[in-house]
Amino acid sequence: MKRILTVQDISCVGKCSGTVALPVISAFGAECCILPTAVLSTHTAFTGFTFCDLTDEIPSIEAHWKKENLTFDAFYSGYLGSIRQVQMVKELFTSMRREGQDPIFVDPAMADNGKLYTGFTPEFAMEMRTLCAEADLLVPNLTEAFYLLGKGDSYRTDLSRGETEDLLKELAEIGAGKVMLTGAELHPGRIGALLYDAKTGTFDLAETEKLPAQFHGTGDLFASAVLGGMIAGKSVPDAMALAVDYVAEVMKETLADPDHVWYGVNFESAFPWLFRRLYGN
Ligand code: PXL
Repeated sequence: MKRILTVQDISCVGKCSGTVALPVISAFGAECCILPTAVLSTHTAFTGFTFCDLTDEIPSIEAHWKKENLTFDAFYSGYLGSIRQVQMVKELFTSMRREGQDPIFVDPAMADNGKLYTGFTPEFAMEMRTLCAEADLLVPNLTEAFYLLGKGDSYRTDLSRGETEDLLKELAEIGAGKVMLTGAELHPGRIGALLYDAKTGTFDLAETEKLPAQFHGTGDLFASAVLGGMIAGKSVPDAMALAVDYVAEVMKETLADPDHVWYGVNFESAFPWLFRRLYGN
């Protein structure tokens, strides 16, 4: 069985980061090991959340894994809480990955809707850029793309297809082999993801109908589903297309639930759909 290491926080309530990566990657039939970078009472879109930083645990956890000769088939980072933590995760990935194997997957989870999440600064974004340079696949949303390029202030949503492609090429110049822009809106009434492969210079687009709602945590869900698909043996464009469809299905399930909440999506309710797509009836 393939084993993935994901490094991100555990937000006890609010379905995001670690509490999404774990079940979603498991659903794709891979083992998901989590290195929690912090424990929060809720994610940071709530007010008054608690935050217990676990950065100082990272070196001893890594040392133990090395002593036990434990290896991982892929590395996946998401929300990281501080500049120092980004530096340590970069060091962890590069020292634990086996030469020429074990892809690194970076979701620079730090911003959305034109704004950095609570607690982040443009300096943090520049440090995140150095982790993105190590990535085989980088999965930013549009806001994160602007911040990674040092131009958060110029964020706009009305980019043409040509401008969006140029943005992805600029991001690839940071060093990532492939860049997948999430939440791409390139046609009226449609939403999806645009993938750029720097090696071949090619683009792939996956789209679905845009639903009249936005929920917290869909970026983390999308990233986990893409990685899950890749680990299950799909090509990157196929994994992207499946993840776009899965997130759309999750949004429909969430909207159909009269008790749905703003701070997390009903990703569990779409597991039967996902299993049918992955494993047949
Ligand atoms: O969904 C990204 C995310 C992950 N983890 C924490 C967050 C957020 C976004 O706000 O606050 C703690």
